[in-house]
Order: sequence, then structure tokens, then C-alpha cells
Amino acid sequence: MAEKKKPDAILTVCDATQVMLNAAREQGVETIFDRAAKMKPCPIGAEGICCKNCAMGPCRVTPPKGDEPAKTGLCGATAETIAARNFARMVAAGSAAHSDHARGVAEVFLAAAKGEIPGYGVKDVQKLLQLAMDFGLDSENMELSDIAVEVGKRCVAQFGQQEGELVFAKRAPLKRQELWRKLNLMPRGIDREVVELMHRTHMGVDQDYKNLTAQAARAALADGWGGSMISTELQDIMFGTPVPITGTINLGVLKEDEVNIIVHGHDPLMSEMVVVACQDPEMIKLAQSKGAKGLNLTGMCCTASEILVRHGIPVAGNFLQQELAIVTGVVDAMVIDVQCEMQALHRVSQCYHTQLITTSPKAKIYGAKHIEFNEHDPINTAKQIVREAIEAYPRRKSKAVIPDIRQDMVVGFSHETITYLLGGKFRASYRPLNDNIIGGRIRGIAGVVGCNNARVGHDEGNLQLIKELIKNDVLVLTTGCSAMACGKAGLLVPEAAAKYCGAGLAEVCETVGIPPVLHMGSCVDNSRILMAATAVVKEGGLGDDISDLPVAGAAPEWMSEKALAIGHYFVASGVYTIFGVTFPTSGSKIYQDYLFNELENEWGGKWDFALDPLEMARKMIEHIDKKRKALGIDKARDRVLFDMAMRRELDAV
Ligand code: SF4
Ligand code: MSK
Repeated sequence: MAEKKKPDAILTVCDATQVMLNAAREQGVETIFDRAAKMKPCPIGAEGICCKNCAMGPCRVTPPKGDEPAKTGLCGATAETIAARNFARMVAAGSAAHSDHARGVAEVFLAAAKGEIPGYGVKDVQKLLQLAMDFGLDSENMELSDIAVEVGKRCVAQFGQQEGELVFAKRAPLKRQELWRKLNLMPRGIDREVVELMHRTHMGVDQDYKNLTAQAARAALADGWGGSMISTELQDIMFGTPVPITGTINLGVLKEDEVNIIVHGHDPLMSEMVVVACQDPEMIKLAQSKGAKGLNLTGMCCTASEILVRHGIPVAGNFLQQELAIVTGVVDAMVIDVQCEMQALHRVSQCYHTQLITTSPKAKIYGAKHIEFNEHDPINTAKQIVREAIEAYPRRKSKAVIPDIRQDMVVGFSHETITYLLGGKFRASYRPLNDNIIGGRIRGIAGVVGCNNARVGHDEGNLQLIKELIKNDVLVLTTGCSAMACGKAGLLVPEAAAKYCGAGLAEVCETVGIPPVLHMGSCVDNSRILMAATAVVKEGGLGDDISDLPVAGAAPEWMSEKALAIGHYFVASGVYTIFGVTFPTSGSKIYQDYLFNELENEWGGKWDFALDPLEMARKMIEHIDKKRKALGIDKARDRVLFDMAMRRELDAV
């Protein structure tokens, strides 16, 4: 089940990417698209049945041929144990990535609350007070700054907590919490669950694939309802909870006559300050003194989403466009923080004048310039970065190739905003959404998230899947690079409803004035989707657990370990979750059967796989319809569809 892209398959469905890919090839610059064609993935590794957890291996336990006995590793580890261990280690790494990002945010939040950092403050007081309540803080007679300090301390403590339950896990529907307690899945502390998972996947420890999958769930839940949720909440408090805002996306946002700075990665702490620095008259004057018309700040990957949803800063592109942005010849600085930054950026930047700048002590690239983000003097670090970009501007040496392709979009749909939009100012609630689901105008909700993957057509899977879902009246919530694919394709504007949706969803979107695909933020903001699902349960009328809802999750172009962690916390939260490209346990039939079938009986959610996005859509809709039937609301939908069909027939007469 490894990648199956044919040699003549489409490399990208994004026109701007295609233009730049042609330019890169003309200029002899190698990119990930070329490397993907030259180097095939190892099929045994891709199927999860190669173990290198000790120096007696790697042991490759390929399926037996004919009557051969099943192969095991030297230690006797079976294919299902090896597949489960590999899967679990990917989940551990993904959970660690989100959660270590969150730790950094929590530490800065606490230091800022103590008044140790100029530049950061409390923008969302309401959310701060909500967190104080979550942590059981009696804040009635406390100063706001003291509440922030106390909330900061308690968030930081979630990482090292050894016993008890993570505080945000108690936001989940009660029935889900009870299930987690019963199955021993309730996360105790963020670091603890990841460390324990790494221990249990070490040679000769946990060799029961079900037990490993359960601990992987505890680590993943510590991410979704822990690390990622802490990131989202504290970032919202410091920088503002997103509300709908317009933005522009694709490589056409770069400007030939301005200093172009791209911030890339995931962590908004530094990029928020770069936003401020770029508005500084002193910096703008400096740029003009070098012959530029001004400063053009844009973003890439999830750092882009963070500053897009809060400031409307333009987005240059998603994961597979990072090298190609530099090929335009006009990127004066690419500034990276953590995660999803390819080492190849250094080699590509050397073909141009682009200054590649790393900023995190946790994420250096050999050869790149390192300007460490000083969290106690963030604005001056940001100004230093902007100065580097300005200094690079006169060194431009190649002809500018900027595709004249960009697309407007509406983004910033936090789950709080959805409440307000659907319910209105005076009766903000999820009631109208629930009613529309019950009544059948909205068939269900899908979370479509995740990456690009160079093994399949860039943006192709995300777009095919999402268009098919909205055509079938499924409202889509999206984050990460998938959200950016939607933005580029014009799905994040209200007008998309009339063009792409089924009659029911189109009617709802047109009434409320929202796009049929709601951009909810970056990768850590998948926690917003958990909260939205919980809000739907709590609103009533659609069961009493997330697993009762007509919802499904997907990552059709996933590539990162973080995506697997996200998928696993959705499954453990009761969501049917389907991935594309490849599935990392496909070499063990026993283990894959467990994840794809048996798990649903235990957790209410399960994993699935489909290479073809239309097949993926079919499976998701089938699951949504199954849940509608169980809720007894399938008839309502039949009636609505019948009415619409009748109306069309009448129109045709
Ligand atoms: Fe081989 Fe077992 Fe060592 Fe893995 S842990 S490499 S299966 S001997
Ligand atoms: S950036 S994790 S490629 S979504 Fe979050 Fe995109 Fe996936 Fe990175």
C-alpha cells in the first residue's frame, strides 16, 4: 500500500506551483518534485514492518510466501508488534512536536504575564477567564495580571504532571471522558505519556499491539486535548482569538519591487513580532533607502496561518511550495522557526540571494544564518531579522519570476466564531448548526486537514476530496496545508457555496454568508475542531458523545508524524478517520485489521485508508449516513433531498 503515483501522474494542480516548477527546471534548480521522481520509498519501511529498535536489526518481517511460517525479528517480535511499535513511535514524535511547541508558548506566556517580556499582552480577556475556570481558579478578586500568571503556571505544569488527568481533557463530552477512564486512555501528563510510549516501544518491552495502541492514544490525547489545545488557547489569549478576516494566497503575493520576507514553520511567537517590526516606520524607511518600495511580509505553512487569521497577512503557499518560493528570485529572507522546513531550503537559497534564517535553538539548518529568537527582547530580534532581509534586497541576482496568481479568501473560523456566526450576537450557540444537521440540509461535518506529500499530486487529493464532500452537503472544517490548498482553489469564499455545494449546504452557507469550507487555523488548531465537535454534542439532539455525530476526519495528503498523532487523537476521541497516500502499518494484516475494524467497537472511532480521494469521500459519506441512521435522522435528509429534487424537476418542466 505504499505510494502508487504513476510516472506520468500530475505533480501539482496548483497553477502557480506549476509555473515555478517549470522555472526551477529551466534554471537547473532541483526541488522535492525531482527528488521524489528519482528516489522511491522503501516498500518494507513504508508498510511498517522493518524494525530497527536494536542493533541486532534492522529486521524486515515481510509477509510469508505460501506455506512459509510468519517471519519474526531476531527477538521474536511479530509483524503486528513491529507495525504497532513503528506506528506508536510516529505518534510519539508527532505529539512531542506539537507539545514542545506548546511548552514554548506556555513559557513565554508565563514570562509575559510576569511582565518580563515587552510586546506580548492579553488580547482575549474572555478566554483567559475561561481558562482560569477550567483550572478551577477562584479569580473573582484577582488582578488580571495575577490571573494570567496563575493560568500560565498551571499550563506549564500540565507538561510535567505525573498523576491525575489533563485539565482540558475534561472539556470532552462526559461519556467520552468515562470511556477514557474505563479504558485507561485518560492522559495524565503531556511529557509522561510521550516518554512512556517511547519506553514501551523500546526493544523487549511492550509486545502486545493492542496495549501499544492504547498508550499511543494516551500520548495522542495528551497532544490534542493537551499540548495542541494549550498552544491554541494561549496563542489566542496573547495574540487574539481569530474572527473572520480576508486574506490572499499563492506565490503571486510576492512583490518584485518590495523587500519580501517569508516566515515559515509553526510558531507564532517570533512571527507576531516580525509583523510588528515590518510596520515600523524606521524599518520601512530603511527598505526604501535600499531602493525598495516597502516591506512585504508573507507566510508559509502553519506560521502563515497563525498571522493570516489574526492580521490578514498574505500567504505565499503551502508545504510543497517552500523551495519554489525562493526560485521566484525575489525572496530576500526566508525566516523559519520549527517543523516542516526542508533542509533543501539551504541549497536552493544558495542559488539565489535569499538569506535563510533559522531562529529556534531547536531547529538549526547547517549553513543557514542563525538569529536566535530572544524571547526576552523579541522586538529587537524581529528588527534584526527584517534588517537582514533589507540588506539582502540589493543583492538580488536573478530575473524575477513571480506567477501572477493569487486568490482571495475568508479565514479565521475559530469554534467561538462559528457559535457567533450561526447563532447571532444575542443567541450565540450551535443550535442552528445542529438543527440544520438534524433537518438534513447539512448531511454531516468533515475535518479535512494535513499536509502535502510529494508522493501524490500537490493539492490534488485535498481538493478532490473536499469538492466531493461539499457537493454532498458535508460542511468541511480545515486546517494546515489542506486549508491552504482550499484557499488557492477558491473554496474559502462564500461564493464557493453556489458553485460547488449540494442544495442543502449551499442554502445554509448563503443564508449565513459563510464559505462551505471553514479555515480553522494551523496544525495545533485541530484542537479547535475537537472543541467544535464537543460543542455540537453539548448543544444536544445528536447523541451524547463525539462518536455519535455524523462526522468524519481525513488527511488525504498527509506526510508528517504530527498528522498521525492528530489522526490518532481524533480516532481516540471517537471519530472515523481516513488517510491517503500510504498507511504505515499495511504490512501487518493483523494490526491493520485491528486499527481499521476492531477499534471501533472499543473506542467508537477507527482508522481507514483510501488512495483515491473520491473513494475516500464515499467512505466518509457512508460513515456519516451510518451515524445519521443510528440517530434516527436519516429520514429527515431523505425528505429534504426529495423536496429539492422535486423542485428541480418542477423547474425543468
Ligand atoms: Fe529485530 Fe527485535 Fe531488534 Fe527489532 S527489537 S531490530 S525485531 S531484534
Ligand atoms: S505545515 S504538518 S505540512 S499541514 Fe503544519 Fe503543512 Fe503538515 Fe506541516
